[in-house]
Amino acid sequence: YDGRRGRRSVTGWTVERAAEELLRAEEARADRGRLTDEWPELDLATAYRVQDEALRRRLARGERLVGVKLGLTSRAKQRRMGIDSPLTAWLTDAMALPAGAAVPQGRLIHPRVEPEIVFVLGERLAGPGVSAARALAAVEHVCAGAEVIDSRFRDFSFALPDVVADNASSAAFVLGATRLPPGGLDLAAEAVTVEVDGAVVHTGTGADVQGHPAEALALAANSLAGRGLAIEPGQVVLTGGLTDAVFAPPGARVTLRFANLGSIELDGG
Ligand code: 0L1
Ligand code: MG
Repeated sequence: YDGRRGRRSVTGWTVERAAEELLRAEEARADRGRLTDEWPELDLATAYRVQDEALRRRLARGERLVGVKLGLTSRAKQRRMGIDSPLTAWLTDAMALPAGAAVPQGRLIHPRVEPEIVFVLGERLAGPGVSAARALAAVEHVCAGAEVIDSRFRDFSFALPDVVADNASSAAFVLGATRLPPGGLDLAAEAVTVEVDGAVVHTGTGADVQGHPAEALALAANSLAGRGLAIEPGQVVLTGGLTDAVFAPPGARVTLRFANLGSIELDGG
């Protein structure tokens, strides 16, 4: 497949067809096998083109781009998914849940919840060459986040190009109410516990995300720069799950308890 010229692969796959199929799987709540099984030539650059084409279609149907997320930035997530490269993906307003909302089971396939440290930018951040210090200087405030991921691939089984094409399993996210300027906080030491129905199932700290969440923010800016893109003021950046994600079945209650950033409670729905 020649991604730049948009030629059809020998297997009949195109960027447009892959984006359409993944969006259809999401809308129909129908999980599917790996794209890379059917389209073995799918490389990383082409997978990002699929991700961008799906974003273009979301915007065309009225969604608004609100930010960027990183995926697979912690060893806990990398080990679970069997992939050791971080990736970026897009967040739109349709994915934002109000505080206190339940997991939107009715539109999801097999949702899982994970704790995140989230930055909201005050300044434009454009790579390449962005350091963690420069990245942090562009942050307006930091808050806790709960990301609800929902892979369109059966059993969350994917290779790196699959999950890139699938917008890093994005489905929904909720932000904590506590917003702090990043300066006064030791974000590497910021601890979180993940509880399901009152029992602690995971613990982590900000250092689990690339050594420091600001490293993940810099990574996002630098990797987007490779595609001529930047992170804009007001945009939200989810820096990646600090711990492995937990299933959130109907009736369950997930509590993410951060040391300084407050707590987020999510009902399984
Ligand atoms: O489905 C996944 O786990 C891939 C997205 C990773 C999300 C994250 O690491 O925050
Ligand atoms: Mg995440």
